[in-house]
Amino acid sequence: MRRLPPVLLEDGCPRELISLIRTILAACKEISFRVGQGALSGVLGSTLDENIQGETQKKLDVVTNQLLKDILLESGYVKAIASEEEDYTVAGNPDAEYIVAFDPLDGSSNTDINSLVGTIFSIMKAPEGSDAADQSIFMQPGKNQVAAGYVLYGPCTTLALTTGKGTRFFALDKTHGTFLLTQDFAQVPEDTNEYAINASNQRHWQPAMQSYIDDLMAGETGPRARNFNMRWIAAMVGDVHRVLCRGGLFTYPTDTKDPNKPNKLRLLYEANPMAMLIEQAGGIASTGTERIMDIQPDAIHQRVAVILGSKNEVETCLGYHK
Ligand code: AFP
Ligand code: FBP
Repeated sequence: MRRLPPVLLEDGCPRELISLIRTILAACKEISFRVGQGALSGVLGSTLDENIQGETQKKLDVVTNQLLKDILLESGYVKAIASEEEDYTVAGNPDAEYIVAFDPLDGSSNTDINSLVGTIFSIMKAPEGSDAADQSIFMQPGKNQVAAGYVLYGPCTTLALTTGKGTRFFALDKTHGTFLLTQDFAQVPEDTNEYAINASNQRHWQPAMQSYIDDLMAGETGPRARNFNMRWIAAMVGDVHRVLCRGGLFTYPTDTKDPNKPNKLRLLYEANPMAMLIEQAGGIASTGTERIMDIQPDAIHQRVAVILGSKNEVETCLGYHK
């Protein structure tokens, strides 16, 4: 099985970018170990703090954020970082070429129940001549990403990675501490009978999503004339991994549950990297009205509606939004 650096070198990926990706993965190996220790790590449960978005921070959110932040800033490969767990962006090496946005531990409420969690990352180039301390260097649409990926801490620690030349899977060989290529050019099947949504929010969805899901639930006697199955891991990283592996539609739509927070998922470090991985595997990622990677961000913790996955099913869903 092939190791990650030669695979990326063959693609013509710049050495500096490969080094940056390997730096992120070094932190992820440590996170994999800590998550795998479960209660033995002594860091399960919540802190007494909230992040800037008003969410209670898990102890592991704080630990994993610090790990990634330290290793990235010490590496010299990044000009600035943006994290779900940091109020503002943090400046790094002023001469570095790349900026990284990340969610250090997506789905962190799952840690207490020994279920799926992961680290999501997005890499872009900093605009030429930009100031490392200027937050606006992150205000770029997702189509500018030069690499995106996640590391899923499941029974097997798995990396999904794209540098714009398809989506690949690597598995962490824990004996040797290396990520080995397990699948080149993953393809999301165009059709599916599976969808993922937090159905407890149904009464808060907009009419288009209400009718789409009603029609899926109606099954073989409804307008879709077939049965669908539902899956919800409560960690985007786990749900998107399933979609990448065997197809499906994943959505966290706009809802009216909290008027101050119509959308849940964050653009820079959740929606954009997942959108790139899905598109590079032949799928679609939209908000319902526009392509996710075309959105011009205006805040680092901006939230968007997400509908992504199997091409034909996402197109059907988007048809309800027209
Ligand atoms: P965290 O990154 O704060 O753990 O949030 C995870 C998440 O944003 C996303 O990964 C899931 O899809 C979603 O929350 C689950 O939401 P529900 O609580 O509505 O199930
Ligand atoms: P397997 O052991 O065949 O994988 O089945 C798993 C299972 O019996 C339960 O663990 C799980 O709750 C259920 O299937 C899921 O059923 P559904 O497909 O209806 O969601």
